[in-house]
Amino acid sequence: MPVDATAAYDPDNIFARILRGEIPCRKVYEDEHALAFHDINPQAPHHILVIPKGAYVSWDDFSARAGDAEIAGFVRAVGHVAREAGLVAPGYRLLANSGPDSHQEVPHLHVHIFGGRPLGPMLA
Ligand code: IU
Repeated sequence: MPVDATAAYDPDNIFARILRGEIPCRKVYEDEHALAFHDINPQAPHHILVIPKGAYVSWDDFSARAGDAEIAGFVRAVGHVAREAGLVAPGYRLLANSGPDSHQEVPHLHVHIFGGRPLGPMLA
């Protein structure tokens, strides 16, 4: 069910539980600011989720409240993961759903990295 991106952060959402190690994930990368793992239901040959370690519901929440070091660290982590996956030359797509109209399903900010095939025109 799409989430309310304006709601308070739920510390028991599934990605918070993955961050705490309570639920396993197929980890791709981790550093001080970010965790990256394979999406459980991949929509492309490469479909990786990158999440900040801080408690942020959505892109809106993150961009409004996170510190500059967290934002820079997270953005760098997304780029690092895409590079390490070999996606720079063929290209890739980033997507961050935020709120009900976007169909955000998990109320912890996540950036999708899609790649490994031609992705077609962007959806509206
Ligand atoms: P969305 O942007 O909130 O719609 O994307 C949520 C994604 O999280 C979606 O692609 C799911 O397949 C993915 N996911 C996951 O990788 N592991 C989980 O335990 C759950 C969702 I729940």
